[in-house]
Amino acid sequence: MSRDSRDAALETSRRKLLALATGGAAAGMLGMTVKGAETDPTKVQGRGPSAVGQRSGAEQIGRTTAFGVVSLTPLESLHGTITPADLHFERHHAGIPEIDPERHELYIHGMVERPLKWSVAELKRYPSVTRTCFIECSGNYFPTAGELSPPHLVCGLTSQSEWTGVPLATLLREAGVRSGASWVLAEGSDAAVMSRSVPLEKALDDALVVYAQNGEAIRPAQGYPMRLLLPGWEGNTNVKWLRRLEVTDGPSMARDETSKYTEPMRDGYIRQFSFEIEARSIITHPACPAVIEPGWHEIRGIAWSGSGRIAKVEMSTDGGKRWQEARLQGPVLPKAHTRFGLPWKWDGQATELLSRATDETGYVQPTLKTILKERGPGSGPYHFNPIVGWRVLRDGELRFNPTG
Ligand SMILES: Nc1nc2c(c(=O)[nH]1)N[C@H]1C(S)=C(S)[C@@H](COP(=O)(O)O)O[C@H]1N2
Ligand SMILES: [Mo]
Repeated sequence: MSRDSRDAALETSRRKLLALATGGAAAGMLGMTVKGAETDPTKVQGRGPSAVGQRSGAEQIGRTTAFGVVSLTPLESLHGTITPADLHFERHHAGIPEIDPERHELYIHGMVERPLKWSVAELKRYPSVTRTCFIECSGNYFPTAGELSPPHLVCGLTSQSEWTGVPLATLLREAGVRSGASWVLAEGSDAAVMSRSVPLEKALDDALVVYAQNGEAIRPAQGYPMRLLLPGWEGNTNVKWLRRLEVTDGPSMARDETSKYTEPMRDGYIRQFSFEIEARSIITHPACPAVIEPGWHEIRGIAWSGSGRIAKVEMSTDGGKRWQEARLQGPVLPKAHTRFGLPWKWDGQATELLSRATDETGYVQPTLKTILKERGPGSGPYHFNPIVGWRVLRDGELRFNPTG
């Protein structure tokens, strides 16, 4: 779009807004369905309270579904760090099972003193823990993302919730882990019977069996009535619809940790059990498809690391020549999406915006070149966390640059 036609478009939308503000019939023109927007809201009785709230009709928001097996969180439409539960990304290997919470049970068996089982109601009687953390699919990378991709098509397989449940350590302690045990197999009750082996060390550290998400029962898509939550670890290990935990003396070599979720490396070896999500960041605003005007903007985005807290996010507004530290929005939680921001005055010249995250272990988000150098042929796009950029065109449009 040329600057002239963009100015004209902006002027038209300004006039529409003005018409709206002055009580004109502009709501329809703007595509809004806000009831009563045509009338002065101070002159009519408003809508009454309801059992379940809903979004403003003016807010069009939703997930993009892709390949029939995932739906992507609209990162560019969100603020703060919590993903509304109905916008949490979804990845199901065999769909969402229908589970009766009255009949669902969780078993712990194997190398334990006392095999035990819990109903959902029994689990809820235990002292609970609430924590905020992200879940990211380790396949959160789309090599085909073209330059017109918005952030959700770049890395929309990451979302954050406040989860509530019971420490797995509590349940394992009650069952009594036998000496010699070192791993736990977690199994879901979906048609994929998703199974992953988890080192006992993680199971006893910060693993949770969660039944609530953002204050209410966990959504069916997220594992209702309960899922395993392994803060900071690749999405796949966070087994949904959890029904069985088997304590073992080694990994069980399930399908999803042998034929999948492994990475061929340059040295000819295959990396297995690459659990931790590496530090990553994405600028969510301004980003395609936004069109910006010269002047002040707050560049915004999220950064996260499965290894701990985000220590800093550096940003470049000149394609990587100079870097400066962005402001982090506190509290900066470990293994959590962290908001960053940087005021920026755009001078109207073509440039490129970049962000680079560093976590508290000192790990720095790499370039795509560095990642590709380490990986061998045939490597799936697992654990790809490259620095990416948004090219700012002279007319204010933004274009995705996958190689930063
Ligand atoms: N039982 C079961 N658990 C599962 C899956 C599944 O298909 N079945 N998908 C896994 C994968 S690959 C990911 S990335 C996350 C996705 O969690 P979400 O759908 O709640 O975002 O769940 C994991 N747990
Ligand atoms: Mo995944």
